[in-house]
Amino acid sequence: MTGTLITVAPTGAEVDKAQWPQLPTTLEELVAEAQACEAAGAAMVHVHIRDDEHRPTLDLGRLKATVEALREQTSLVVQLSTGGSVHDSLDSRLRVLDALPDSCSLTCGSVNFGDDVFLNPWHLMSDLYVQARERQIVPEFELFDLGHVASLRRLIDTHGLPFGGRVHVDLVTGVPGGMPGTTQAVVAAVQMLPPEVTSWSATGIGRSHLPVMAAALSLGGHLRVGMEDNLMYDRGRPVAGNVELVERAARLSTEMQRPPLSTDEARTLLGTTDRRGTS
Ligand code: KMH
Ligand code: ZN
Repeated sequence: MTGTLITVAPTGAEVDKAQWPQLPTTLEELVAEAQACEAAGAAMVHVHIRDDEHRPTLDLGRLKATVEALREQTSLVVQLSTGGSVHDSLDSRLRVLDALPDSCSLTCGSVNFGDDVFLNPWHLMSDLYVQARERQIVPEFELFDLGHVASLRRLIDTHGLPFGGRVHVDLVTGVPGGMPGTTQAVVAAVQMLPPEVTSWSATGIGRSHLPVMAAALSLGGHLRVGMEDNLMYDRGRPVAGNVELVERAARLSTEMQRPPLSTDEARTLLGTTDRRGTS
């Protein structure tokens, strides 16, 4: 498959709505943003949700309603974050799977996260892996550091392949505490990936956004963009919203002869079940 999977991560758990009013935090805003991002070339949405005060939440009822609304009103592959925020309990992160998304993020190890720690002990990774497969959810393996590649190897060796038989990885670079957002780090991670990996994307947090996008495109990788990862369109100019980040990724991908994948092509790439019409 020669096209580019563009994943949009529109909200995240860290960005403050009061400071960034263009951040989609209500269900209505999220669905509208997702629709516009799909029209601009995104095929998957990586979802964190917020409560009525715009604070991150893993409330199961809200998660289910979000999955249902995105499924009804877009064709996007719906990926729920099991990373949540650094303050969420491991149990509440595991329960995210009960919302039955198409895909879930699964981070392959703990990592310093600014002044905090993003905790991902082996037993959580293992439970997420097995329980996602039981629910026919395709994990996306989030690798924040090179050591996480070894834990992905251990997951596959211990449990076999995930649901769908495909292995899709997202390299999350540029988090303070994780691997840097450089071409060299992306190359090192890609060289270490297990042979079972069938596709990978990359994102660069903050100012590493564009260099990592260019590196990923030139290495045959896919892209993740969005306000979870990057709040500046270019030097000194805040993003107006997620759509222009997707538009730029789609433009660059097309120029590189790897135009955006459709949502159906993304489902084939990732091995997700098409649950549209079932929730
Ligand atoms: N919010 C970060 C602590 C994920 O979505 O799986 C974790 C995160 C990763 O965003
Ligand atoms: Zn996330």
